[in-house]
Amino acid sequence: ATTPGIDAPTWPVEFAERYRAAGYWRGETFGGVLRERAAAHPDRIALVDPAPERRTWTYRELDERVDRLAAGFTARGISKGDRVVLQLPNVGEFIEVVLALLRMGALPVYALPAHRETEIAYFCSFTEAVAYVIPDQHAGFDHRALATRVKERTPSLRHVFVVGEPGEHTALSEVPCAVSREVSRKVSYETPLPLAGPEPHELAFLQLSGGTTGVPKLIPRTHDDYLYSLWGSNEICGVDADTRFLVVLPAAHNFPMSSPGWLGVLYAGGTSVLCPRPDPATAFPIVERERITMTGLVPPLALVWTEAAPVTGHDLSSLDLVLVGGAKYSAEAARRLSPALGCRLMQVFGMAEGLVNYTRLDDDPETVVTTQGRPISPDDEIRLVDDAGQDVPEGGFGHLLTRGPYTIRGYWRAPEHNATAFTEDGFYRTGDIVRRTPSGHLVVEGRAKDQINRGGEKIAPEEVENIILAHPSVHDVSVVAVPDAYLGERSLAYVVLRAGAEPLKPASVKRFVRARGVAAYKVPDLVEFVDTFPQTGIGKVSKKTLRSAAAPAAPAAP
Ligand code: J2J
Repeated sequence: ATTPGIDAPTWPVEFAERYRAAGYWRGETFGGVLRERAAAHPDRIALVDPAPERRTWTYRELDERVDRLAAGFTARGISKGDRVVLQLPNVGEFIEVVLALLRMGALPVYALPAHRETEIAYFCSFTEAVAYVIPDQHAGFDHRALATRVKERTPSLRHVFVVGEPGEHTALSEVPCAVSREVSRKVSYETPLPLAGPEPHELAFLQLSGGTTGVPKLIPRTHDDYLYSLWGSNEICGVDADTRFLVVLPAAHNFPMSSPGWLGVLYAGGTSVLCPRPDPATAFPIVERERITMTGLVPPLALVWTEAAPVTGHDLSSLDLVLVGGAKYSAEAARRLSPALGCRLMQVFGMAEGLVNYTRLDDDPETVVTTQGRPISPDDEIRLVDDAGQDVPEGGFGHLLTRGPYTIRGYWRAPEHNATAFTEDGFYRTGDIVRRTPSGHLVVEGRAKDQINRGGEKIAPEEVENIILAHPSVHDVSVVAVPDAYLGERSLAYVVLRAGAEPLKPASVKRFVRARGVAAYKVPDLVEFVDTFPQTGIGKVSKKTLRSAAAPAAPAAP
C-alpha cells in the first residue's frame, strides 16, 4: 500500500517502488530513528537550549521525554492522524513536541511565531486541529488570549497547551505521563511504548507553503520522503555526529528543519543548538560558547553577519560551513561571506514542497557564489519549459518543473489548486524561473508565481489584497514586490480609493492590515494611492507592469 493517509495525494505505485528499490526510502520513521540513536549513543548531547538558562538533552533523555509526552498526549485523547497546530519559538519544547507527535503519528501543522489570529484560526479550522501549542508570551505578544478566541470559534479544538504560564489553558509541563515513565523504568528504555505509531509511507506532518493564493496551502510530507531529504542533505553537507548546528531561523521553517537542519543533525547523531534570535549580538556569543560548526541563514541575515563578524571580536573559529538560501543571494554578497566569517559557504535553493539544491563542498569557488546548486537526488527530475510548456534549449531560461522521491504530488485537501500547481504527469510547477549550467547547477533568475520573497519570508499578494479590500474606503488594491537593497524585496500596495471616499494615509492602511491579525511581515512596507491600475490585454491587472512601474522609484533600505 502506498496511501500515506488522509487526503494526501501520493506517488503512483511504480514510482514508490522505484524509490524504495533505489534505497531512497529506507522504511524508517522519525520515532524509530530517535529510538535507534538513543540506543546507539545514549549519552551524546542531542539538543541545547541556551536561553534563558542553559538546558541540554542527551539522546536518551530526549527519547524518554518524547515517550512521556507522547503517552501524555495519548492519554488526553490525541491519536494517530490527528492534527496539532504548533506555534513555538526556538525552544527545546518545540523539538520535544514535534518528535512526540511524530512518534504517535499525530500530524504537526507548523505555524510560525509571527502568525496571528487570521492565520491561526485558518490552520485550526482547515485542518480540524484537535490541539494548539503556544508559548505564554513571545516577542511582546501574549498568545493565550488569541488561543482562547480561536478555541471558541473552532469546534474541533479541544486542547491548548502552553509553554510557560498556562492561564486558563493547560501547561505543557503537565502533559508528560507518569505511567509511561514507570513503564520505561521497568523495562529498558529501548523498548517501544505500545503506541499505534505510523508506517514509513504515512504522513508525518503538514508544512506550510510560501503560497500564492488567498490562504496558504498545506504540504503533506511522509516519513519516508522527508527522511530521504535529511540523509541526502547530510551526505552533501558533511553532517555527522560531531556537527554542532545552530538553529538561527525559526525552527518550524523547512530550511532550518531539513536542509540539513535540526532534523538532519538528529538523524546523524549530532548536536542542535537553538538560537532564540538571529541577530549577531545574540547568535555570536552562542557560536563561540557552544563551538558551533554549521548553520543556515537567509541572505539578509548573511549580510548582517558578514558585516558584524570582523568588528564584534567574537571567536567564530569553530564555524566550518554556513548555508545560505531561501531567497536570491547576490554573487557580490556571497563572495564576502567566507573571508568575513572564516568558514565555507554553501548556497541552497529549496522549497517546502520538496526539491532542494545545494552547491557542493568540492565545487569551485565561482560555482558556489554564482549558482544555487544542484539537486540532492539523481532521481530529482528537472524540466525547464517555456510559457507553452515546451522544453527550452539547454542553457536557456525556463519555468522550473520538478518531480522526485521527496517532492510532493499534491497539496493537502486542495484538489482544484493541485490541478494547476502540478502537471498531469505529476511535476510540481515551482513558479521559479531558472537556467541550468553545463555542470547541472541551477541559477535562479526570477519568478513567475505571484509571490513576494521578503528576505526569505514568503508573502502571497492575494492574501494581503483580500484584507485591504475589506477596508470600506478601498475600491481596489494590488500588492507587488519592489526591489530592496537589504531584504531583496519589499511589498508595495497600490490602492484605488472608492469614489467620494475620504483620503487615506499609508499608515492607516498598514494599521488596518495589522488590526486584522496577520503576521507582521505581511503588512505592506509601502502604500501608494493610484487612480487606476495598468491593464493587460485580457483586462486583468498586470502585476508585471506594476512591478516595473515601482522599480525605479523604490527607495533602498539602509
Ligand atoms: C532564490 N530563491 C530561492 C535561493 C528558495 C532550503 C532552502 C530554502 C527553502 C525555502 C527550503 C532560494 N535563491 N537560494 O524549504 O529546504 C525561493 C524560491 C522557492 C521558494 C521556496 C529549504 N531558495 N528560494 O525557501 O518553501 O522561489 O522554502 O520556490 O519557504 O523560495 O520557499 P520555501
